[in-house]
Amino acid sequence: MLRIRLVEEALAERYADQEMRCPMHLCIGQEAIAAGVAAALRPDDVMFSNHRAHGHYLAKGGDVKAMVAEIYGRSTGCSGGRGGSMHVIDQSVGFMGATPIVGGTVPLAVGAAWAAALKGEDKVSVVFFGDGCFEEGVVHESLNFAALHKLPILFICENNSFSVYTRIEERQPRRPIHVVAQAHGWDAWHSDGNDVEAVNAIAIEAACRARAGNGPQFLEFDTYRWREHCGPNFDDELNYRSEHEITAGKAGDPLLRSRSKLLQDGAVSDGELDKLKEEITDEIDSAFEFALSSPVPTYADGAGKVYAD
Ligand SMILES: Cc1ncc(C[n+]2csc(CCOP(=O)(O)OP(=O)(O)O)c2C)c(N)n1
Repeated sequence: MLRIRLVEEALAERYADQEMRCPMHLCIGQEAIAAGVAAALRPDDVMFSNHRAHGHYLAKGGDVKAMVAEIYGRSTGCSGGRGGSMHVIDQSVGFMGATPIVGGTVPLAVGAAWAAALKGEDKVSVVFFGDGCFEEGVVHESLNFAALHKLPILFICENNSFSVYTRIEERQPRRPIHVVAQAHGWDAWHSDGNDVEAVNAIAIEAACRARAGNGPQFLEFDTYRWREHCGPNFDDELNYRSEHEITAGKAGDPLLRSRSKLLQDGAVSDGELDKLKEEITDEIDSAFEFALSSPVPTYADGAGKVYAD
């Protein structure tokens, strides 16, 4: 969680330099879901993401250098510098891709789960999406298909209650998302998404159930996006959410909560946490140096990777 937070804060700080030539959706405030779910997975489980992909990629074991270089559009980036923030892909860590098309990766994740089931592979497929994505038709087709074939898949809905500037009450009837999912006949879970231990405990059980042949698992986690929908800034001045709501949302900071819990349990000391922060900061500094000193893709690179070999 700390690595995700610090990487994104560093990206936000440098965005105005105009070296990152792509739109960027930050997940600051939502880190516990990525970290808690990814910690329940095995390296060969596959993960799919959406436009808010940085946390998912890093949590799955993605490389900070490769991600920063990708966002800088450099050929050393995990997508060869051709994708940017919203098209991160790195099959070496089972991160099968992210797309900006809301709902775009949901059927892909179902396809990966189906392939694993057909081949008899012991792996699960995981896909992250937002509450807004639940309004896409393809999501419901995917849920239906996954349920019918009892596929080993975890659908993870990160409910931050907004789709851009529109709150969920203005977009969906008043019924919980996970209850709609449950109507497909398989397991659905709901929890505070800012409590990393709660997220992790649910994800471990859900992954076990999916692996054991109990079919798709739907996990809805409540969370809060701190910054603007797209971009490095805060958008408090737009008044689509009240000051009170923003303050309350930030009070649920998953990092602060974990820090207090770890210190209280005596699991780590203040000094160890500070040292961890220093180490990650060094790692991030060298990732930015790496990105800035890497070449941009050539025109010839443009023709590659369009079709599979
Ligand atoms: C098919 C499609 N429709 C609309 C958009 C524009 N759009 C981009 S992000 C977004 C909000 C999605 O909200 P949600 O799924 O809840 O994710 P969040 O941004 O809150 O993480 C929208 C409407 C899009 N990219 N693709």
